Amino acid sequence: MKRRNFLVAGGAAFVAGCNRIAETDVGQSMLGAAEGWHKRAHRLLSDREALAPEYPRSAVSPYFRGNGSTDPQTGDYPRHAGEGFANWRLAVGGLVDTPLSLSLDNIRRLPQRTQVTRHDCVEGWSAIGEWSGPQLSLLLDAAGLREEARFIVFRCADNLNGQDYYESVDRLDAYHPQTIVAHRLNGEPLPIRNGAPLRMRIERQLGYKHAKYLTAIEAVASLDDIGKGQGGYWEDRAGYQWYAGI
Ligand SMILES: Nc1nc2c(c(=O)[nH]1)N[C@H]1C(S)=C(S)[C@@H](COP(=O)(O)O)O[C@H]1N2
Ligand SMILES: [Mo]
Repeated sequence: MKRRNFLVAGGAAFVAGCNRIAETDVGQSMLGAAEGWHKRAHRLLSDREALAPEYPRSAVSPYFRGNGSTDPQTGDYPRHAGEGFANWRLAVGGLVDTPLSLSLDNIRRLPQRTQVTRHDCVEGWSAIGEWSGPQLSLLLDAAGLREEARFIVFRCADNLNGQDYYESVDRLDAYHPQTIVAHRLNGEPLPIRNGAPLRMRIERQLGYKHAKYLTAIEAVASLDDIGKGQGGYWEDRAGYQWYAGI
């Protein structure tokens, strides 16, 4: 990834400069502090890249409850549901070279990842489910994500309390191997309750980041002009953390 190359290259130049500074006492203590900083930065980065725990299929919860919207009645959603989602499209756009409009068939034909993970909701419940779908990175690479794109926004079909649900992540989470566009739960097409026909899985973060009823993926340079500017429905509405790491 570009970001990692940048950090490694920056680190090498930094260390070369420090070898000269280290010859003085002041330089020694500066170097000590900088080394500590460097280690912490490295640890933070590798924490972000670590995988969320995965469980055996036998650990799957008998019932994966729904939360927030569980049966959207706004816009085109009821019509799509009535058609069995045969005409659903997922747009991939914004700061990309080639905007895409994907059918569910397109998505099912991509290489798939299946993962059994635990979902944690801030409201105090958890459930384990088996999710399948292509990695988001495949879609972003197919569309040609541009350098200036810093965030990926997920648009949803449901409208809750007068606001369209949406969410967003940075490039690191967008390219995380467990970040998938899921279309199956426990070996079946997603139930409406859990986000049919497509929902995000952002496994290193809390439940509200996992956008359901996904209609579009949009690459942007800033979140300021999206929704009320805080990066997500709950972030805008109730001040939830934008980065909800677990
Ligand atoms: N579009 C949309 N996505 C959403 C929500 C929602 O209301 N609408 N609720 C969020 C919250 S708070 C949680 S905990 C999970 C719940 O996923 P589930 O319904 O599959 O349990 O979806 C998240 N994604
Ligand atoms: Mo949640």
